[in-house]
Amino acid sequence: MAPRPTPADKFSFGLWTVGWQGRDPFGHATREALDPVESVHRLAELGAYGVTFHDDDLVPFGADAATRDAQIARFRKALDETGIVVPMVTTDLFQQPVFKDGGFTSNDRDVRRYALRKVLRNIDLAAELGARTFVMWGGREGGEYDVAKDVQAALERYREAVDLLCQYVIDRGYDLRFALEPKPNEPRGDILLPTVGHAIAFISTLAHPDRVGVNPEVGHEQMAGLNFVHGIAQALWQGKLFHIDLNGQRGIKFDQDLVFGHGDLLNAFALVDLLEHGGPGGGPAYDGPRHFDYKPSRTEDLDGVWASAAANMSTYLLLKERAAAFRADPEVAEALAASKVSELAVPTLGDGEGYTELLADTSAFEEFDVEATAARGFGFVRLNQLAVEHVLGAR
Ligand code: GLT
Ligand code: MN
Ligand code: MN
Repeated sequence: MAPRPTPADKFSFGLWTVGWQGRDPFGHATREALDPVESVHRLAELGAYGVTFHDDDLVPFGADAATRDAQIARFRKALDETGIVVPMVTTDLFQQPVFKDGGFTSNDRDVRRYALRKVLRNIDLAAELGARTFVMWGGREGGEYDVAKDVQAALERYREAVDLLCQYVIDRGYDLRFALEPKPNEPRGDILLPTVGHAIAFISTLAHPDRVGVNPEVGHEQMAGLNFVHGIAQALWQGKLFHIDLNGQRGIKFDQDLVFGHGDLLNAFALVDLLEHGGPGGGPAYDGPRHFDYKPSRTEDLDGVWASAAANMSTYLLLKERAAAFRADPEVAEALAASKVSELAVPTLGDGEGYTELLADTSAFEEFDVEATAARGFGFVRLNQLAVEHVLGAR
């Protein structure tokens, strides 16, 4: 039996996920549009705690002030009725033709100024609804032609934009942090800040680096052939995991946005294990929303949409159970010790030791038995097989 989620599990969904109508570059929509108010109610019934959105998911682009106010009021009412919260908000700087060369980094300065205004307006709404994280996915920030984009200037403009937005949030006293979402390509041929590593390096150049972290997405790192768990571990290590987009992806190809776990299941297991037990005392390493950014496949009808939403949550909870069982298994503990996994936490140098003491330590070099040590196996395969057996429910 799949476990039932509760709000304490902190599962959240974007309006654009369950609301995706199945339109792709080769085919028309396969489903009707969903009313955001209905999505809030359905997600609450399924056990989610939060909903997230782009400005244009909630209020149609270009709507007049009265329509905007009315739609926000309806949405707020649905939140009040269900207890669903809005932990994160983001801005759409990619769908409208005006953003065809990007928002913050468009070659056209007027577009850049317009993009900043669109984001500033949406930050006010995010703060009003109590969101704590503001995601920025720069899907159109990039290019197809190397000679048509001055990438250093583009990064300078990106920095200028993020610095301005941080200053705005600080001056308004909003309790809001920014999370940059990397993606290597699609829709642009090449997107700026393509991986978690690029984004973290960029953040270190900002005026307010503490205000800015990352929102990594499983499939986006995997599209680049990277190990998502490694990216998350580094983001955690650098205190930069502000938010996370969970989904599934099968290898280096277009962005599939499958249900969480429907891609690389073993990597998903290691991810849940890291998020839930990777903290300093063996507790959760990440306590933010478990946000699903997936697309219900266009083969599905509306029943399939809600079944797939539920599947994300039950897969996460099943993996959480499996990870707890893995951690509690004495044979795993023994295999971990045999593989010296925790020895990596021991500093390489002793207390107060520097290179002088290391140079004086003959056991470290002159008497070190290179051959015997080289001959000893680490037993990683046995350890991994124990993980596989736990994932498969064989233990
Ligand atoms: C878009 C993208 C997602 C981002 C969303 C936030 S929009 O659907 O594919 O990965 O998280 O802007
Ligand atoms: Mn994606
Ligand atoms: Mn995403």
